[in-house]
Amino acid sequence: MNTQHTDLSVQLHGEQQEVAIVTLTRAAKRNALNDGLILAIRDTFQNLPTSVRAAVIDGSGEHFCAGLDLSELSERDACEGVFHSRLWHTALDCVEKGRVPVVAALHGAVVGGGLELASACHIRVADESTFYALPEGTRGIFVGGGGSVRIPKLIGAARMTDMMLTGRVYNATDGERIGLAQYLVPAGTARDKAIELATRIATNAPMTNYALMHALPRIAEQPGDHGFFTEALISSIAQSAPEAKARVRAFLEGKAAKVRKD
Ligand code: 1HE
Repeated sequence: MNTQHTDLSVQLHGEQQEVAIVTLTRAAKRNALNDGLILAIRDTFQNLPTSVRAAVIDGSGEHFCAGLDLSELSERDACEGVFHSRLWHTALDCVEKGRVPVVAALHGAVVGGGLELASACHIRVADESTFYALPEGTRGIFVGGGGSVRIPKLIGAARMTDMMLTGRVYNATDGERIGLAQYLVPAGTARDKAIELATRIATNAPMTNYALMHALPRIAEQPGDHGFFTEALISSIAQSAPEAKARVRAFLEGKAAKVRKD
């Protein structure tokens, strides 16, 4: 497997270099994810510089990502296929369960493994050119990058089943309506919006961000009684941080922003 990061670029953004912008740069192949690129995603999110407190992932060219590099598929037997799928799981887990929240900036095709990658992110911003599909069903294969776990949590198993059985393609507006993205923005502006959100996220207390990434998804899957207990533990840990106390004090002293209507 190729471990060179030739198809991925990482830029640091912000006064303290607090936002990492991770860009798939394989536009000639519509950012199709070959093994080298999957390993690069894993390595990048495992080794983000310590200054980084939030990240953005986007794709160069006309599309976010065309999914699995289909030219590599034909060479695998069943056993290699299992290992390959597990490699994707590891890599996308590094995105979802890493140290910092990740905002996906989507445009053009977000298909197959591209949608699996987007669904491993914590927030999805889609521009009007975005379209979503799971062509695995019509290609005679199945999702293998964690899609069957993550995508039903966004849109429900019934909609995912429909996408895979019928090859249904959702446009940007309908994608936002059903929950594939949380933000819908004009064409060409998803990256800017994602950077704006990541810059804001980077100002949160790190423990709050960590709790949202690591405690909330687990609590959501726990029986209610266990969830309440875990919530009590994590909220008391977050509250006890000196930074949390300072932020609450700042509000009480009229020095912190109020909540305002947009
Ligand atoms: C690719 C891939 C790819 C493009 N693997 N090479 N994903 C799919 O089934 C989607 C397949 N791709 C497409 O439907 C279209 O390419 C797009 C809608 C994404 C873009 O269309 P377009 O007209 O802009 O580009 P294109 O002309 O189709 O492709 C440009 C080049 O990228 C071309 O190569 P070239 O050498 O002829 O220039 C394409 O072959 C190449 N290309 N997509 C390999 N996916 C962990 S399991 C996940 C399972 C899946 O993700 S299955 C779904 C795979």
